[in-house]
Amino acid sequence: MKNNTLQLMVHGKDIGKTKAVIEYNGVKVKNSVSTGNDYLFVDLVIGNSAKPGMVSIDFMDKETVAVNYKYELKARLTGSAKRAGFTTADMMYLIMPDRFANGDPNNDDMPGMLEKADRTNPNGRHGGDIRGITEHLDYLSKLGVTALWCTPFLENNMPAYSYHGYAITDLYKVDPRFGTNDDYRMMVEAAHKKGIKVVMDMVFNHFGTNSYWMKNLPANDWVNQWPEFTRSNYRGGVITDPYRSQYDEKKMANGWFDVTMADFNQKNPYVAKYLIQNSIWWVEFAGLDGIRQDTYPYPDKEFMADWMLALREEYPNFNVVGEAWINYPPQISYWLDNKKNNDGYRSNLTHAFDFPLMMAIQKAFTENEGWDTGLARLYELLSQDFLYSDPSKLITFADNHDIERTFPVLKTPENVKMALAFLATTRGMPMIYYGTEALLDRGTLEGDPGKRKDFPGGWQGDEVNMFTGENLSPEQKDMKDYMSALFTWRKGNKTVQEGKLTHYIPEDGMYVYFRTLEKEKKSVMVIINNNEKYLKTLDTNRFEENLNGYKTGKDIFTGSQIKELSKIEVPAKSVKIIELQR
Ligand SMILES: [Ca+2]
Ligand SMILES: [Ca+2]
Repeated sequence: MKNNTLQLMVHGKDIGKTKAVIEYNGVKVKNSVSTGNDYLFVDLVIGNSAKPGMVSIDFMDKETVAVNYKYELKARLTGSAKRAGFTTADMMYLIMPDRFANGDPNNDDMPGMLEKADRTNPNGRHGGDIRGITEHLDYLSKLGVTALWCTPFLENNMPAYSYHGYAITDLYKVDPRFGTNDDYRMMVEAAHKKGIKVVMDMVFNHFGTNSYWMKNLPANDWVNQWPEFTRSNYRGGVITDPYRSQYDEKKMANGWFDVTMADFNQKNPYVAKYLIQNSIWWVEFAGLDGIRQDTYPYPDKEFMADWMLALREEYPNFNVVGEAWINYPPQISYWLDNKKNNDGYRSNLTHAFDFPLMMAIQKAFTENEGWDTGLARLYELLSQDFLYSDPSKLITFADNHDIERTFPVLKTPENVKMALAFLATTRGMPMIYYGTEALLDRGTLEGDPGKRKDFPGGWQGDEVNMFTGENLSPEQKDMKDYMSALFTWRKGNKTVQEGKLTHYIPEDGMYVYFRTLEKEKKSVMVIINNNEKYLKTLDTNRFEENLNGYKTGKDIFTGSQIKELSKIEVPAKSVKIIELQR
């Protein structure tokens, strides 16, 4: 590693009274520090001559060996320093593992795990697991998926409401109800064979209160302490607000996300080191292609910048997308790398989710067209991209596990298709939430369960099966085919992935834009028709600067030739995507 130091956290009765001694070629103990509370932090220097193997550590209480521990020094993964990360060429698919497919009913309940499976409880664990995902990689690949983000797999040994994975109780261990660490590593390997990258969901802001840490804190300031339980105000914009009060800022960053989620104090250098090492360990162990970092504005922002730097030092091409769930582009732009912020802050974060565009998408296709409604929302939002250091580093999406699903919001399959076509062709890298292709709605379920229904076909005995195609409604079959055609085409089209975006002010419910690779002389034309009634023809005169030099085109869905570009027919409530030809 570029950084040749390693800090071990050692926990055990009276371990803080000992000193670590190691005799191993190339490995030196630099320091052992007790923070009290039966913890010892041991700083190691791993020299170039060190070889992989079992490092024997004697914990000396004066002259006697109190404890001996064998720590495995692992070899690096081949080529790990060159990990490429996700790009605009990818389509990322988001899965909640508990809700996708139950590949192994035997792990639904596991000894030592407090919460048992209960599929009748909308907030309970339903049994989905790693094997369920690994077994269906072919399905994902055919859908056009090239990157997979799963909500956290790590142990959440909480008494209830643990299926979502965001109350982690062991940062080094996959939850046994999902599988083992090796199952996870093999899932990544299998995904890579199908051309699918894997992005790991990490949570540096908080951890589950049922962690052994809470019974005996590694340091008294391991978590942000309050005289009585204090929630975050969840107002992410406070951190960048030039008029913020210290009161609001402290509550935002140091308030707890929930009673079950203890707030890490990343200002403590041992916490900081622990989190940095943990992320690097997972990149190496599992062969990750990227990280999705939860609740980005909630941890200490200076620490987050340091973390990104440490990660990028080891993996210069590696990418991380931060969940800064904030409503306005300037607030998102603050968190993207290379932004020249007035307060001098540089995040080093490579990617961010485009929440403002998501909000625009959720309105654009159902509203009446007006000066600032309907398609104008997409146009206006994108016109603010000058705020971003690099808008191609935004991850675009229409919904996720925390937001109302696309179908119930957009109301008709036609609108969902339009949203998908927009995501596939505008700037950035698209992310699609599992079940969009199944037109999942919330049914009678209130709150989060309505956004996180079991994927049809993931459980034995499911009547509708998206994987095999059994009993799909005509609308579901049509949506799955549409998504697959759209993203399979996108997978092979560099112009739409990287081309320069030029768009035109929406007129008469029609929004037209182009993605162009100037050097290659290639261009893709996109026409969104948001009108309820059939609009026979689009007069293309005003797009001369983009159409100049092109004579014909090919409709990517039908494959049919468009012989005349001066007038193009676009059916109501649909998107036409045309590969222009010279
Ligand atoms: Ca299972
Ligand atoms: Ca925090």
